[in-house]
Order: sequence, then structure tokens, then C-alpha cells
Amino acid sequence: MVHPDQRLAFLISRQRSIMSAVVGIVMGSDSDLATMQAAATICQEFGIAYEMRVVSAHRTPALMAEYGQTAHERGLKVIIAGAGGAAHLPGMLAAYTPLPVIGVPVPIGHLQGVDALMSIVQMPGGVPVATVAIGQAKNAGLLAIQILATADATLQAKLIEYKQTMAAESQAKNTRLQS
Ligand code: RP5
Repeated sequence: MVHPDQRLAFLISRQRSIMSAVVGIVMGSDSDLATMQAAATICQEFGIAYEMRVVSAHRTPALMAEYGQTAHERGLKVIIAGAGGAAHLPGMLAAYTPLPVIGVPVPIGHLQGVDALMSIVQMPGGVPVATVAIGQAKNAGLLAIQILATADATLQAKLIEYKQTMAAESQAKNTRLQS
């Protein structure tokens, strides 16, 4: 006979493991949050558990190394990393982690993210970062969800529905233009 306390402890730990983050959304500074929030929003829409952290390649390099080295052990499956300017964070995380890393160039300063894009996209052979467009954290989130969905039929069905809705909305605009 299982004691009710044991059952409760089991249910709590099960709930925790169900809800533990599978997507890590990290950024070089809290000033990147306005851009990176879109990745979190799309994860919420699909019911994907994520964590958000400020991890700077330059200001907290040891933390960055630890994050990259331990992310897979903590249960994360994909890392989304955003940075602006001298945007080394996505590439350095990719150097440490076996997980797929999606890079988001954050638009800041006079160069409006072109500098970050050039930095993030130019990874040497052997250390890939899947780079999205400047400021496109929503696509980074979607790409992470698509990666997760390759091993999750329910999630894949949601993605198919998402695309169908997007197509219907686009088509509705077309119909309005014709009338
Ligand atoms: C980068 O420096 C961060 O990703 C951020 O985009 C940029 C500026 O950081 P703050 O000076 O606003 O903290 O590492």
C-alpha cells in the first residue's frame, strides 16, 4: 500500500519533470529581452517548457561555460542564444554544448544588428549555429519547437495546425484584396 505522502511526492516530482525546461533561451544582457521575448511567447503558445537566463560571453564567461557544459545534463534539448554587437554568446555556447544552438542577432547601436548577424552566422566548420534573421526570435522559437517535434507526434500535429492557420489567415487577406 502506497502512503498518500509518497504518492503526493511522486506526483510532485513527476509534475516537475514534466515541466522542466527543454528549451534554454539565453541572452547576453537584459537589454536583449525585448527582442528575445518572442521566443518565449511562441514556446508558451505551444506549451513548451523553457527557461530564460542572462548569460554573457564577456561579462560572465565562467557562467557561460558552465551553462554550455551542463545544459544537456539538465534536460535541455535546444538552446536559443541572442546577443547584439560583438555577439559571441551563441558561438561560444555552441563550442561547449552538444545541443543544437539557434542564434538570434539582436539589433543594437549604429549597425542595427548587422554586426551581430555577421558574427553569429560565420561559425567555423564543426561548430554550427543555426542563425535566424536579425531580431527574429519568434523564428528561433519555432525552429526549436520543430526540432523537438521530430520526436513528438503531438507537437508535430500542432505545428501542422499552426501552418494551416497561417495559410488560412494569409488567404483571407487575399480574398479581402479581391473583393
Ligand atoms: C551584448 O552586448 C548583449 O547581448 C547586448 O546586446 C549588448 C549590450 O549590452 P548592454 O550594454 O545593454 O548590457 O553582449
